[in-house]
Amino acid sequence: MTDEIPGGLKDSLLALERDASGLVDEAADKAELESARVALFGRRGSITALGKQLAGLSADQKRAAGKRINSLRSSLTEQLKNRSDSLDAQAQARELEGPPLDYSLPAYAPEPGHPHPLASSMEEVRSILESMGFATAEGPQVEDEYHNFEALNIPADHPARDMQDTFFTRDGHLLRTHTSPVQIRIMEKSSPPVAVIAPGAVYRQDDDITHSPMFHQVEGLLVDKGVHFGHLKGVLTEFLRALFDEDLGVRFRPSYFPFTEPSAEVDISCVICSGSGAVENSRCRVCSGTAWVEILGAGMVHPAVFEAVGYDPGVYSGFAFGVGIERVAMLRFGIADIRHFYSQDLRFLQQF
Ligand code: FA5
Repeated sequence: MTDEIPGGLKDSLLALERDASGLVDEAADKAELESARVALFGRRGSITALGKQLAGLSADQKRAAGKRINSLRSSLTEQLKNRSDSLDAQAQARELEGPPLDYSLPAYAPEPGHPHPLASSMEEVRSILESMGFATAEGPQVEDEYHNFEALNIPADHPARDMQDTFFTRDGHLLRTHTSPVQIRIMEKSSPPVAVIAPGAVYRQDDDITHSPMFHQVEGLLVDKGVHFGHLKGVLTEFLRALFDEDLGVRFRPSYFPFTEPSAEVDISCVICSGSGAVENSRCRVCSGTAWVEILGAGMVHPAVFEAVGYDPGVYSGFAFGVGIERVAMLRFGIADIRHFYSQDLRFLQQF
């Protein structure tokens, strides 16, 4: 049968049968072995080239030459595998013969971690409010429009929605823009009296040095018979003084939220310039020289909100507030740029 293989092809076959094994066995390491494999089986390799010479041969010649090429291919494949195994074994043996591990070298001590400044601020806010009698509740971050807006007296065409743009899904869900929808969820499933806080992440289309697209709020809600604005002022002043400083100045400015009436923005005297408006004779950057910084929004729960959850506004009254945790942390630690909290930069985080 061999005799049927034409001379040129037969010579190439004989040469490869003679030389290819040497190429594999002489490979001194994995890189040389890989070069040998490519030289034989690669796109331009010798075995591949032999296969291409089969075209144009008669059927008998093809059968005879194909058989020889196949057997050469399988014996070389096996040889490649054996050589690879023996190179691995040699490498392992060399490693075992080398110097032993030095167990007396000092270990890498793990650096002690600590809570993130946002986590510690959140914890501080929570523990103060819990110590004042509020229970903690949670609500979903993926909300429906009803709880995030409508039940809070913000109908579909209300301009207040513009200030709280967020991601919407096609089926009417959204990433909540504030923690206020948790007020609705709590009142829907419980009767007064209610005293709860709801901490968590919220989302808006905001992005600058004091506004982040994802940030954290803690909502507060207190409902009972006879609750009035004096209670709101007392609780929030007490809370802010426990959080920052017992002599802290606190002021309530008239404001507007669709879900509270009356509403207030609450300012504290700037903790960076101690309420003076200046740091080392220049204008304080945090309060822009005004001596006050806004810390939260609050107000008396709007009767329309009570109606949405089935509470009788003629019998019950209550107050609610929402505090931004990033803002609290920036003031507690004197941080000028909100983006530091999310940069994961150890030079920043190790300062706390
Ligand atoms: C609200 O979100 C209201 N739901 C608060 C509220 C609750 C009012 C209950 C009345 C009753 P406002 O949009 O002002 O209000 O946000 C409240 C606080 O969240 C702000 O004072 C600020 O500290 C913080 N905040 C708002 N937007 C951002 C943002 N993009 N990045 C970081 N903090 C923010």
